[in-house]
Formats: sequence, structure tokens, C-alpha cells
Amino acid sequence: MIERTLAILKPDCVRKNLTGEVIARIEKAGFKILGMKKIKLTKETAGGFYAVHKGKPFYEGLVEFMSSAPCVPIALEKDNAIADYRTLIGATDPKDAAPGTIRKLFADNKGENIVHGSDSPENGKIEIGYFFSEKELIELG
Ligand code: DAT
Ligand code: MG
Repeated sequence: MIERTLAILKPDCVRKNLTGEVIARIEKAGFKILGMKKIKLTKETAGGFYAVHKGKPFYEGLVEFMSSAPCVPIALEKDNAIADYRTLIGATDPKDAAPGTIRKLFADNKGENIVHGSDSPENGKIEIGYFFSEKELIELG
């Protein structure tokens, strides 16, 4: 089934000059880019995006990190996008990520792990809507 997922190239990815490298891997894996932008999240925007984790021990650090430098949200589309993108990026903690995955290759630790990915088709649509309006999502045509 054709699905959408929200990728975010996180502040560590931008700081390390790895955005092109990561986008190339996403494109080679067959994802189509519907929308892409570079923004700097405020603490409020980062906190709202990760509201599901509010109250967890890592929440404050996560919000601090996500608002510490620009990031690059990318709306992606592909058959089986949710699972295929999570396979491409690897486990949340790079220590547990499979060899060759984006997090294994580039992430320093569980908190600063280079990329975000949605966890279900429903959340993919909701998360894309957090960063993109309908008219900013452009299909190949
Ligand atoms: P994922 O990004 O793989 O979907 P998640 O939804 O469980 O992982 O958590 C969202 C982000 O929060 C994750 O990318 C990094 C951070 N995070 C999660 N668990 C953490 C922990 N135990 N320590 C530090 N940061 C954590
Ligand atoms: Mg998640």
C-alpha cells in the first residue's frame, strides 16, 4: 500500500553536513519527496511535535536538542513507506541499529540519532500535516 511518512533530518544531521548524504540514501531506497524545507524549531514547536513523550525522562533534553539548530522535515511517499523507512534508518539507539542503516552509520547516541521517522500510516499523515500544508505536498504528476 502507498503510504506517507515524515522524515526529519535532525539538528545533528545538519550540523555534521550530512543532509545530502542522508537524502541520497532515502532517494536510492525508492522514496519520493513530496515536500522538503529547512526550519529552526522553537521549543514550543519541538515540544508539541513530541508531545506523546511528555513526562518521560528524556523529554526535556529531546526538546532542547530539536530546537538547538535547524532541521529538515521531508514528506515522503512510497509503497510500504512506514516499515521500509524504519528499516532504512535502523533502531532508535544506534548501538542496536543494524549495520548499514543511517543511524548505525551516522548517529552518536540514542538522543542524537540523525533522523526521525513516523511509526504508523496514520501518524505519518498527522506528522506531515504538522510541517506542511496540502499545497506544499507535490506529487510527481
Ligand atoms: P524513534 O525516533 O525511533 O521513533 P521514539 O519515538 O521512541 O524513537 O523516541 C523519539 C525520540 O526521542 C528518539 O528518536 C530519541 C529520543 N529518545 C527516545 N528514547 C530515548 C532515551 N531513552 N534517551 C534519550 N533519548 C531518547
Ligand atoms: Mg517514534
